[in-house]
Formats: sequence, structure tokens, C-alpha cells
Amino acid sequence: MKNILQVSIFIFIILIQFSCSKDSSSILPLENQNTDLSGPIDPADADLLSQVLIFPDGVTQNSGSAPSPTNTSDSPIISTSLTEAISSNGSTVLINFGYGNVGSNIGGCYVQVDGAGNYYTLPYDNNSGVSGTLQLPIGIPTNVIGGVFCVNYCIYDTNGNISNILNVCVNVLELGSGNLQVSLSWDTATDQDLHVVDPSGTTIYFANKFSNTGGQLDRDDLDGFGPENIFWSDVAPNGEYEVLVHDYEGTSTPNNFSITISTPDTRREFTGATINGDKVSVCTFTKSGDALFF
Ligand SMILES: [Ca+2]
Repeated sequence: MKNILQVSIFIFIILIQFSCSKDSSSILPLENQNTDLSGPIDPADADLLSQVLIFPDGVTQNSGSAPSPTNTSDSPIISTSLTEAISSNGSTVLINFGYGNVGSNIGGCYVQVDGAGNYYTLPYDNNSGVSGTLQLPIGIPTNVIGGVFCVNYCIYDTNGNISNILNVCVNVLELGSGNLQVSLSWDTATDQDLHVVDPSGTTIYFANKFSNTGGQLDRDDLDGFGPENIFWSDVAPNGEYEVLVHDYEGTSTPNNFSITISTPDTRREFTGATINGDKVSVCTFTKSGDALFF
């Protein structure tokens, strides 16, 4: 019944792919900051939040306000129906939007947290064509508490033309985190499911939310974009884990997903897609003490 929403409005889908080796090192701390970024972060504190959000490799952070739209006839135009999104600590929210009227190549995207005194420049590689779809992934660290933040974003082309600005507000749920957290988000309004097989051989998912190892699923999303979340608040057992995504709805169009795996010291992200009821094995990793080996 939700498939209607999945029918692609746009001709092209261009994804910003994360590599398996991606981590949170793309964040560039502001100079002279003296705030503890490891403590709880309220999304309502725009300047603080803006220092910790996680974007793909290549992002830079700049002081001040993002450049204004050029408002010329050859400026790119962007559009989306997504004005509100749900995410959580330790997850990555996926913002899809369409673009058009691009006479050259797309250079990148400006992103600014509403109310923050700095903004991000996010490059888009290999994006050409007059129109298509882009994705803006925004990673939220595990120490962000519940609340709402909004971001303004636009794109610029390689001729220096800047598009109109779009705004999306993200409702951050405070979900379980701790020693190990696995979070799933996706970009179609469908029922996708996160499965984690833990070292005891137990599969944690919507029909078996708890494992004797202490792992549990605390959110199953039936019709949105996630997140779904499995976590161990205390010590997750050593051994091998497998992370899978199941297209429970059995859709006929691709569901692009983001998996975020967090420990107190590390964060890894994986992307992929499901379709036609696929159950996709996203990755396996071995936990040894505080270390994860992929
Ligand atoms: Ca689900």
C-alpha cells in the first residue's frame, strides 16, 4: 500500500556512497572551541550540534552563513517533498531531493544547521546531467539527545551558480546506545527490517527483540524511513556479528539504506539497497574487547 510513494519521481538516482572504511573523522572541529563535544548534545543548541554532525568524506566546515542563491536563469533548482524526517542518536538520516536546470556539473552542496554560525560544504562527485536526484546523508552521533534540529541546504554548480534553499527538520529520537549500537535508515516510506546475528547465533529483529547476550531491538519502523535500532547498553559479547537488512514489504523499486555501527570509540557506515523482498547481508564483523574488525 505504500508502494505508490516509492514510484520514482526522478529519472536518475545518484547516491553518495560510503566506503566500508568511512568513519567519523570527516568532522572538522572549529578552532578555539572549548566545549566538551563528548557530553550530551542538545539538538536545540545549533552551534554545538553543528560541530558534531557527520557528513561524507570531503566535507569542509566554514564560518558564517552559506552563500546566497544566485537567482539567475541558469541557476540550479532543487525540490523535495521531504520537509520533516525522523532519526536518532547513532543513526544517519537520508535526505533525498531532486535537482534541475543544471547547465554544467554539480559542484556540491551547502548545508547549514538552522541558527548555527557556520556551514558545511559537501562535494558531489561525478554528478552531471540537467536533472536527477541527490542524497544528503546526515550522521547523528550517539551522544545527541532527543529533540529537533533543522537544516537549510542548497547546491552549486561548477559555474558558481547557487540554487534555491530547501529546509528539512529532523526529529531526533533518543534510542538505545552504549557498548555497541547498530542503526538502520532508508529512503523510501516502506517497511524495512534490521537483523543482527550476535555471537550466540541469536538473530535480533522485530519478531525476536531480545537476546540473552543483552542485545535488543528498541524500534521497529513499519512505514517510514527508520530508524531501526539494536544495541547493547552494557558489554556486548566478543565474537562474530552479522548485520542484515530485509525488505519486508517486498517493494518493486529500490530502497537505499544506511547502516551505522557505533561503539564509544568508533563509527562505521555502510550503504546498500534492497528490492523485491531481498534480505541483504550488509557486513560481518568481529568484536574483541572494545575493538571491531570488519
Ligand atoms: Ca520494520
